[in-house]
Amino acid sequence: MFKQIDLQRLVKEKLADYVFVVVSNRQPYIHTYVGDKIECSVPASGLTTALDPVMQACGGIWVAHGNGNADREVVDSKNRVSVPPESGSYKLKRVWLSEEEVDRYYLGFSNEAMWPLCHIVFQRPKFDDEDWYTYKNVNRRFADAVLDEIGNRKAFVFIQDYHLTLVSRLIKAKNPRAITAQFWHIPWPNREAFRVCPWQNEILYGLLGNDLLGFHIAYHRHNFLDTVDRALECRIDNEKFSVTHGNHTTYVRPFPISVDFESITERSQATEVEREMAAIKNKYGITDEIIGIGLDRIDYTKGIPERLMAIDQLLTKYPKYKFSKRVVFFQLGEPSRLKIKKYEDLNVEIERLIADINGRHETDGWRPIIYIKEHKSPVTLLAFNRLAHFCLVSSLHDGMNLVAKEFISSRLDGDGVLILSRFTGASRELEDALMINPFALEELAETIQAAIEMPEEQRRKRMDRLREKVREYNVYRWAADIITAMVDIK
Ligand code: GDG
Repeated sequence: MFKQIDLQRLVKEKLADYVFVVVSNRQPYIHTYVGDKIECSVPASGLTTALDPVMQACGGIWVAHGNGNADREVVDSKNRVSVPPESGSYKLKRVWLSEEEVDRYYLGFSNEAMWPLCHIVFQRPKFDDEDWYTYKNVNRRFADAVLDEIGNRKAFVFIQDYHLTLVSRLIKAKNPRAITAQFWHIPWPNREAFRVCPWQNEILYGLLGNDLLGFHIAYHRHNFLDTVDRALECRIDNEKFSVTHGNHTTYVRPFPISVDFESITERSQATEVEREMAAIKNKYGITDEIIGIGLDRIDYTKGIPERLMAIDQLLTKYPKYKFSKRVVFFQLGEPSRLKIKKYEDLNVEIERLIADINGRHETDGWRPIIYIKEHKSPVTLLAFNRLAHFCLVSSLHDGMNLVAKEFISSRLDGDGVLILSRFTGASRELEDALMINPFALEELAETIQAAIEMPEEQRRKRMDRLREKVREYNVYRWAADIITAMVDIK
């Protein structure tokens, strides 16, 4: 197994004379006022979950949008603060954006155009010229923040995701010694889907400014190369998986992202997690019920209504789960992007569905679905993971899905069943999960039934193999593979 210390060694050996910079829209730590005190917390995001342990190992600078209401209070004159608060292992440099910039660059272009464009969930993308114009300007602001730190020094800049497609070229125009890699955390759709974007060519050209471009799985890489092939005059090498455009070559590789398996396994054994498990059982009157969990940012790609409808179908078809062998399904989730109408509607739909399903099935004090619609601490999430008989990941489309890997990592007891959508990147690796098509409700309900009834021996065999996979390909391995690929290119 590849450890944090191995990654540290690799970075020291290979990148010693480089400044290491990560750039993303989302910041790994947010400072907010709670009363008149400032608190530092970790936002709900797969990207920051994965990259924070890597940065703690590598040190360096993370450039991101400062969106907390107390963020400005804690930074130095160069807008930097040391994080995590306990160890100060690396610097977080904050970029400030106006409300209008956030509306147009983040909510508008990134999340109403790019997000639905790349996730095939039949949500029409919205293309707005003003949003695109602001997106371009904000990408320049991020590039300037990076340049402010690296000057003309040698640097390895690791850019994240679909918010920052233009950053690489902007950095290189001023500092040609910078090496850039970009990781695409969401799916890349087929070329017919992507070509409807009016700014397709600018986006592709921007991404090809990178030396290395990473996707979670080979299928997304295939879609990307196919899109580029149709859209731009360039040379694609299908053996090396590279694109040469002008006189610059970009290598395109799959790197399945992961989690800090060891740390999650260890933290999930803590007494505070055990105390929290007891507190949850006590609060919700849980004794011998079968517990299911769903844990997501509230997003229309995650298939939350679909899983609730499947629970409904399960209870209708198998009434014993209401009477003799009761099931309680906890849906945990932090609402996100609420200023976008589709997200507001989704929140209303989920509330309505839960009220309806509970109303139809509840009996003497028992309710089948408990909805906890707020940000929870990592300790509480671990406690739910450990209490669960099954974890239900029903994304309609998902780049990877770290919730699935976190569930597996937390189960040192070797028990628990993962039900996993075939349309997640994670399904390519986690073959011992029970696979579902979240659009097929009956199949989904039957699979929940199979998870509940699965004999213990089979559950343990599957969980053992799942744990082995995540242990082997953990987040340090992911980062090390990217860094090694960069060093080879260099
Ligand atoms: C994107 C891609 C890809 C959730 N609620 C709370 C909370 N979370 C944490 C989970 C997990 C993370 O948020 C969600 O990660 P996912 O991977 O499931 O999803 P996205 O945020 O959509 O991430 C995805 C990922 O990037 C990485 O490349 O896997 O496909 O869409 O870590 O535990 N964390 C806390 N409180 C909550 O209430 N603390």
